[in-house]
Amino acid sequence: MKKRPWQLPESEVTDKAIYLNRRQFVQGTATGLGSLALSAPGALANLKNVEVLRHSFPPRYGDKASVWLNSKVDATRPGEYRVDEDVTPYQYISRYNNFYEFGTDKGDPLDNAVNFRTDPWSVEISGEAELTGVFTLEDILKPHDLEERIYRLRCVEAWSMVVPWIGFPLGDLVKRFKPTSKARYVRFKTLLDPSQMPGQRSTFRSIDYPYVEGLRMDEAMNELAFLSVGLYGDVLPPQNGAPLRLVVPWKYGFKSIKSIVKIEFLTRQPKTTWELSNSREYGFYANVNPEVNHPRWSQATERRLPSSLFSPNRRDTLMFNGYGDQVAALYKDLNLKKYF
Ligand SMILES: Nc1nc2c(c(=O)[nH]1)N[C@H]1C(S)=C(S)[C@@H](COP(=O)(O)O)O[C@H]1N2
Ligand SMILES: [Mo]
Repeated sequence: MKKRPWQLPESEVTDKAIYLNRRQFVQGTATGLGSLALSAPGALANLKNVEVLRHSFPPRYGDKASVWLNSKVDATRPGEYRVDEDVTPYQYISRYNNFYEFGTDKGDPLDNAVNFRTDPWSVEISGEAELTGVFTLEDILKPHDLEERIYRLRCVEAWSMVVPWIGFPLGDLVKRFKPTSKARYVRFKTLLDPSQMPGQRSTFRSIDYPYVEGLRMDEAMNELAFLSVGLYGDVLPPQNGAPLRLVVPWKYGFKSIKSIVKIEFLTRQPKTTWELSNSREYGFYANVNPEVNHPRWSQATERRLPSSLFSPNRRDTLMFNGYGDQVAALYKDLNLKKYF
């Protein structure tokens, strides 16, 4: 059987062209087809109709999301934060995942989250804020226009990607709920649903559920802290944390919590999932820092995906993942070796 186009290695498919034309080709315009054929002549030249494309490359998660979310994502405007590096191919972003609720192997989330229900979805806002309650995802997103931001993502395991996220600044959401003067931290929680999340049923769990993460209030208000509902021009794939996930590009990936159901404003610093699991290895701050090694490996360099044994694509890790201009001031009085 012929391989589906999105199963080809990235070298055979120009993701960028596909990405830029996705919206066009799903509507079946000639431009979309033209560019797609150009980008992968061997694989795609024989595809005759748009319906084939629609169901082959790439999988369109928008088909599973509601109409209002799709139109919101369609109206995304380019944002100002765009790193000048190649965007990681879609196949890697959507198939090489950490989402332990769906299994611990990198390919598990893709397989096990296919039927994850993200609609209807609600988010509870609670704690030290004037406005609290349970809100539908639509109400959470309504006042926010979406923008695209191309950020680096650096996992604590020393691999990295460049992801074109779609979303809006976390600070804009925080302001709407009017946190009180007592609110000094924000805690986020992922859905707990063992019936849908096999990792939560497993007896050999390395972490406790629900997954929780936290930020200091000034970190949450930083211009870079982002709530994402999409990537690569489409709604978020479930394996990437649909329908709503955090993106904190200057911190290790585990801070960027997925599939959020609760946001709480707290007076005290919350314990976070990986800190609870092993506080010697994972801290609350988790700022990307090439000078502070993980107890079991160096953090000085990283493998930029795609990476292989013969072409490791290794590069130096940057302080704050390259976002020092925006965030270094947050930590000017903090000992980053002690508060890692
Ligand atoms: N709920 C939840 N959120 C999570 C994780 C997880 O296991 N569960 N993994 C984290 C880690 S370790 C990383 S590197 C990123 C990976 O995001 P991605 O799969 O979209 O690249 O998600 C983070 N968010
Ligand atoms: Mo990670």
